[in-house]
Amino acid sequence: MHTQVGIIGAGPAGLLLSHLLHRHGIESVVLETRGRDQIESTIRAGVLEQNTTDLLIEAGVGERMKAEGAVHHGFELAFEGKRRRIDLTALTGHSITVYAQHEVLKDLVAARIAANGSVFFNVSNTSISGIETDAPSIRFTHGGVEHTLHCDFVIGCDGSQGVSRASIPSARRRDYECVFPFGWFGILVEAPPTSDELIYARHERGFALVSTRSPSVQRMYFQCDPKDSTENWSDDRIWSELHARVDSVDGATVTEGRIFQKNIVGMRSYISSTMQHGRLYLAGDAAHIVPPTGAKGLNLAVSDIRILAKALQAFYSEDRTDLLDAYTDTALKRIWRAEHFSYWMTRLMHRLDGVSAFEQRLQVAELEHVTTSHAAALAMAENYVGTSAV
Ligand code: RFL
Ligand code: PHB
Repeated sequence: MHTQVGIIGAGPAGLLLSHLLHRHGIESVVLETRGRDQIESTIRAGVLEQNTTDLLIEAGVGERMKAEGAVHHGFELAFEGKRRRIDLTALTGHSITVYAQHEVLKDLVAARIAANGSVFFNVSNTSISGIETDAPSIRFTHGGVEHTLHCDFVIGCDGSQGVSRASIPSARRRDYECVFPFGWFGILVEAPPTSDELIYARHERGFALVSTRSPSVQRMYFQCDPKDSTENWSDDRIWSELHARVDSVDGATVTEGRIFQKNIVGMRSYISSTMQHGRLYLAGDAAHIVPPTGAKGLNLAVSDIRILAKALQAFYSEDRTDLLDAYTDTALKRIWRAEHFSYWMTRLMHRLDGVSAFEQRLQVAELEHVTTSHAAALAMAENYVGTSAV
């Protein structure tokens, strides 16, 4: 089997790259360990920056998002029993769109299939060789048969647990990591929205986030021990925790409903500052992880792909290698900005065990500052909507 670009992973990064390359007449094959049903139903991100929605629309895969996604012009910060609004659009001229990641994936899979794109689901034993040559290859098993995909480039879009990153010799890699001692307990709820906009709450009991998916399905999270189990949390216990953390003194309260999914995720920041080696390039979560507080992970994956698709296009149409050579340096500028913002917002909003009462009061002082100073609010808003990126 031969193709121009072999892509490992059918997450947002891999599928979007395959789609963009196709639009420029470049062939690719996508290999994915999970089934199509699985990738189209796994609940993850919800917030898309305007950079992301603009690219999806430009690439012809934004129709359903435009019809069904909800455009938000601000969000609320809840602390000390009150709620204060960050007016994203007044501050930056930009907005965000709440449209679930698995809906983006459905749109991308449909576009690849409509174009007769080659996507292999349920593959196993993926391994990469020859990345230091001009003819790398990917071996994989599909339907019980072993295959070798020969290609010009291998792109690792296989997320944080994939095989691609480990194919870069460790002597050439430099990794940076910070693991947070807390996680997020996430629920999906059948209920009308609590508020028109997202609410990020800082409370002595811990962080909470009220997000949405549709007029009848809400997404909520609260800070928890990453080693806790969903079995320890009855619906009543969840609601009393969310009320304690989010309800405000003016009587605004979290809307309850039937909880139909519960899960716990850990939180960490991670960067592999080598995103390319020979003919292997990493993109998205395969190269970097952010804690979800700043809603940046999917948007960063899309921004890597924007850079990489352009670089591959310059290679195939103009025989240029300069953009490919510069990929890591170009992408890392935005990645470090988003890493800093996500880390900052995580430490601003979460209960930090072991810090002094003085430092806990500093969190409140900083929240007062970002909700009263135009300059501080603008800095937060620019980062959140993604316009501070280079
Ligand atoms: P993905 O989505 O993990 O896709 C990688 C794919 O590769 C497959 N794979 C393999 N395939 C073949 N061979 C192998 N050896 C393979 N190993 C793995 C996997 O099955 C998978 O399908 O990575 P990608 O494309 O880089 O996309 C990254 C995003 O998924 C991620 O950053 C976001 O979900 C993060 N995130 C958020 N990002 C936002 O921009 N806005 C948000 O509001 C937001 N909220 C979130 C989030 C992540 C969360 N979790 C679950 C940590 C909320 C949460 C709770
Ligand atoms: C979500 O809706 O899943 C969501 C929203 C905002 C975040 C993270 C996740 O910061």
